[in-house]
Amino acid sequence: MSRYITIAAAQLGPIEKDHSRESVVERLIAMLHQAVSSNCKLVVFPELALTTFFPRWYTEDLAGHDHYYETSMPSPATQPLFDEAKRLGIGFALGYAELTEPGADGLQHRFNTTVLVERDGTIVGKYRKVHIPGHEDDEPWRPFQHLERRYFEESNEGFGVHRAFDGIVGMATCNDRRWPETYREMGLQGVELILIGYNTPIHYAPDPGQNALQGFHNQLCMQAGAYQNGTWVVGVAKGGVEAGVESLAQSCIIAPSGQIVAQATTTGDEVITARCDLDKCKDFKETLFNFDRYRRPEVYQRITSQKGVIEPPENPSN
Ligand code: ING
Repeated sequence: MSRYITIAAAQLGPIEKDHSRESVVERLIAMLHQAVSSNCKLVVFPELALTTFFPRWYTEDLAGHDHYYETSMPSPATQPLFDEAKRLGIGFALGYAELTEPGADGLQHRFNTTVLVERDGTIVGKYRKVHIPGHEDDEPWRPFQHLERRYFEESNEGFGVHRAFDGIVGMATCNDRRWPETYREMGLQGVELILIGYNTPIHYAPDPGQNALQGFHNQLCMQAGAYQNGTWVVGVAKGGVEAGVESLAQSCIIAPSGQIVAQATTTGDEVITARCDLDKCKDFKETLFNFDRYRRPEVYQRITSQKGVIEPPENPSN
């Protein structure tokens, strides 16, 4: 049996500080139209797809940067995207900075969020980033900051999956893609399609030796996650040089075999597509990675009970 869906990864080039939300949404809609002309039913946009990557700037006054966040979704600026997608019968995933309503405690929360919207315009669900990278305080020795840990809380909601697009769909965000737990949590819920947006600066200040490996590590993680869980993975970049900082492009669509079936060739706005057979997941889920038959959770206890490394005791020296 086959269950085909044609999917677009809509890579974005840079969004500068002075670009309005409205101008960005026009770019998203232009790519939506390209996706429709390729018969796509789902288009995946990157992480923080409405603004520049603002965590590169330090601020004492977090609330002073609240204009980078959406307080509703759809928000006034994104409503035209929702309307056009619904009119055309295409779904989408969109990453944005979310500022919540005050809770019972009066506090608002900031998350790095992705919303998933069905072909009929209904909101399927939201995913809030779990693994928040970088640092919380100004580190002036860096050529630019990566202050996600100042601007976003870690979500405790984990990796839910949704029945949508005639399959089982999950989401993850940027740094999440480097962690095998991300994929396995969704793999254990039968995920068939994982949507991942990213902003990955090429320069990694704590260890610049990794700069030349950014493209390799991007593929390594997502291809392994796809294969080891028998799932499609769509990785979508905001790439190119934004505010003087170069970020990785190389958006790609990966089959459950782990093979890349489509890859961006530019570092700007670019739509790539693939016709994905969600039934291909079974080739892996029902054989080599038949979890029910072969997994050994009883010997994986450390995975959930322990956070950091506990080394074995030193050997006695005498
Ligand atoms: N970016 C990062 C990522 O995992 C990061 C974190 C920063 C990695 C700098 C490498 C260098 O790609 C996001 N947005 O999570």
